Amino acid sequence: AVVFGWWAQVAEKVGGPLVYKQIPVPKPGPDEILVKMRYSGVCHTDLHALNGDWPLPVKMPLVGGHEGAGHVVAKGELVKEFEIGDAAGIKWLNGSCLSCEFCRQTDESCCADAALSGYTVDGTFQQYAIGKAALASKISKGVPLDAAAPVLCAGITVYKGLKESGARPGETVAIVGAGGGLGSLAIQYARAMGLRVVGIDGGSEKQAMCKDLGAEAFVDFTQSKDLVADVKAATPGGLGAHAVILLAVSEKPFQQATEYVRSRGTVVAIGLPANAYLKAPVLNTVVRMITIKGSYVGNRQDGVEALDFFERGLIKAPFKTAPLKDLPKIFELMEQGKIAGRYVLEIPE
Ligand code: 8ID
Ligand code: ZN
Repeated sequence: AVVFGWWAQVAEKVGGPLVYKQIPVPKPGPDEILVKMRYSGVCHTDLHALNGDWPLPVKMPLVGGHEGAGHVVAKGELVKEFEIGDAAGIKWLNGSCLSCEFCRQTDESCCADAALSGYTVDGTFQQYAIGKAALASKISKGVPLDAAAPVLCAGITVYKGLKESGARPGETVAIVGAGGGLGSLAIQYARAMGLRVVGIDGGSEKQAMCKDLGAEAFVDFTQSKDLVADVKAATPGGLGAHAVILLAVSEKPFQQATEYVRSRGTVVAIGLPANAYLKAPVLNTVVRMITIKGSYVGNRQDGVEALDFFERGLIKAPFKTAPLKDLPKIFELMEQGKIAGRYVLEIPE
């Protein structure tokens, strides 16, 4: 029975539209927390979910969102990790089985039974959201929840991707899609990890932002006549980037990256453009000993570490805030590639 309602952005079917309305109140299960949301970042993944971009079934009707920060207001009787009132984050990995081979090796993102916030279970574009306590993030007292929200997906994902790249302090990473949500955080994490950054994206606003965030060079993919040559020229000795972090929502750079990665370098695919393929010439890949890999969010420890960088003041990425009801407008801007950095939704009290 409906006790009372809370405000949510609900997609009734794939393709939308989004309906801003009140929905019934669920109770947290024995191992779950109920979090009163204060802020939720808007990730391009949320737009992929709404558009049905991926061959991965999505729950409908759906409350999207997976970068949610707020406070615990109720918890199940088994929950030991959180007290009522604690600041908490709900991430893409809403829950996982914790007992399969992947979970045992702390690759929770590979768990076949993982529950995904804003995809297979309702997410954070609402006043209250539920998550498994074991997978939810603890956020220290006094940390600003608006700036912390994007760390919960974008931050963790790029931090993990940079670790997976194997790039070491002093080496150069090319960040493709550097002006977007993940990209802006990737520049900051890369810098905090002692890496040098070449940003690749389009337009003067994103160029200025990337430079401010610490990119030593910027290549504008909308202007460059020879992107491969320009990226290589921006790396030490013109040898190419030690690692490439692919965050763009477009297939072309996924085909191009092995051309400007350095011999022995690593290409890390993170962005998830619809219907896209990775393709690389076999000869070039073999004789230059190039590694190509994927990276998908992060495990619980990656989450703790990524938040720790943020809480120590090392990660400052620009974001704009907007009320929850404006989500459709933000998706429109995102579709057009017009967002430099991240949008964070303010959830009504
Ligand atoms: O765990 C994961 N693998 C994971 C986690 C979170 C998000 C993957 N993602 C995926 C999202 O689903 C999405 O496909 O990463 C991608 C980027 O998410 P985002 O940062 O939230 O998207 P955005 O803010 O729209 O930024 C994308 C940027 O790419 C640029 C755009 O200009 C924009 O700034 N871009 C494009 I589109 N084409 C480009 C190109 N050819 C490009 N930049 C350089 N070269
Ligand atoms: Zn995300």
